[in-house]
Amino acid sequence: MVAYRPLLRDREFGGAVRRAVVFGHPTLSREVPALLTRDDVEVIVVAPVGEEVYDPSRSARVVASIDGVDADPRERDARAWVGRWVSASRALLAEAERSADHVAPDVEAGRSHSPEQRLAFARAELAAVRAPVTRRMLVEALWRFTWPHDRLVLGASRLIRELDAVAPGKNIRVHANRGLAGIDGTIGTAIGIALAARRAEQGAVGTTRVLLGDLAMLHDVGSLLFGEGERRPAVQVVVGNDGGGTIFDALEVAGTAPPEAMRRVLTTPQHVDLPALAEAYGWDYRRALTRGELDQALSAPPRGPSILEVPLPR
Ligand SMILES: Cc1ncc(C[n+]2csc(CCOP(=O)(O)OP(=O)(O)O)c2C)c(N)n1
Repeated sequence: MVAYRPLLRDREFGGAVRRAVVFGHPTLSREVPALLTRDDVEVIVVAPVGEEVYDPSRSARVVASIDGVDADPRERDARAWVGRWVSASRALLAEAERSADHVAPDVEAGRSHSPEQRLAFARAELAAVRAPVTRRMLVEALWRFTWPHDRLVLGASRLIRELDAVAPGKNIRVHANRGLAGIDGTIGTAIGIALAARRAEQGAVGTTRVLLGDLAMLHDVGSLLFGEGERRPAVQVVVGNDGGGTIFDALEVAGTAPPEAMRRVLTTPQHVDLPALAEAYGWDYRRALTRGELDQALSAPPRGPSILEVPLPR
């Protein structure tokens, strides 16, 4: 397991020449290999572990340590370098705001003297609160409600891709299991992180949340069992439940395989009763069907182990 951080430094924003300096092995993110295989990106891999060099472009320069990376003269001006990061980050935030799955409320209309305008405002607000949760809405809400003292664990389900595509920079700690992006052990990982954080900070500071799909959750159902006398940390398991493995819908095979074979072999639909499962293992359970319910469930962090089920459309 590694802390998931941005692994790349981009030498020049907006210019033609770009350089990516790679540490470690980024597995789950599609954006990283996509960037590294671009023709206009020079890739430098620093201190690969063992035989493995993460080099999807098959053209990387490998150096033993960061000292081996020759600095661009322009980077020596630290303020200018940081300035480029800040403006790139602002541009991303503005873009995220534009593409967000919500529009800012028309506050002026709510204060209007016109009853029609106030009514329209109230209707729009009610519609926003009652809107069914989408994947985009779920990951945006989770990002918004996670603070620097919290921890976020991401499972290898479809939702990590959704978050990866829209999350702007934020000072929060995000974890994901390494290896071959397995869907196994995600809840156990989150419980371990929650317990370790408690010990490190000498008290229950913040919340540990894990975001995963229904199959990833069911794969690690045994981790819901706390041994006798074991501590039960504040951990919120957020399950985007679309009734099977829909990450495979985006695979090429989905376009050619007979639907029934696809369903049986890849989607593997499930209909497990999650409230009953939570009760059986002594976990709190909540379900969020709408934006309002989701915001409520995420803004009132649990004191112990709890499952938040978010039904999602296929
Ligand atoms: C241990 C393990 N077994 C199988 C897989 C293959 N696999 C990748 S994603 C996935 C399904 C994920 O389904 P779910 O967690 O419900 O998320 P969704 O894609 O529906 O969001 C499977 C079986 C894997 N990555 N790891």
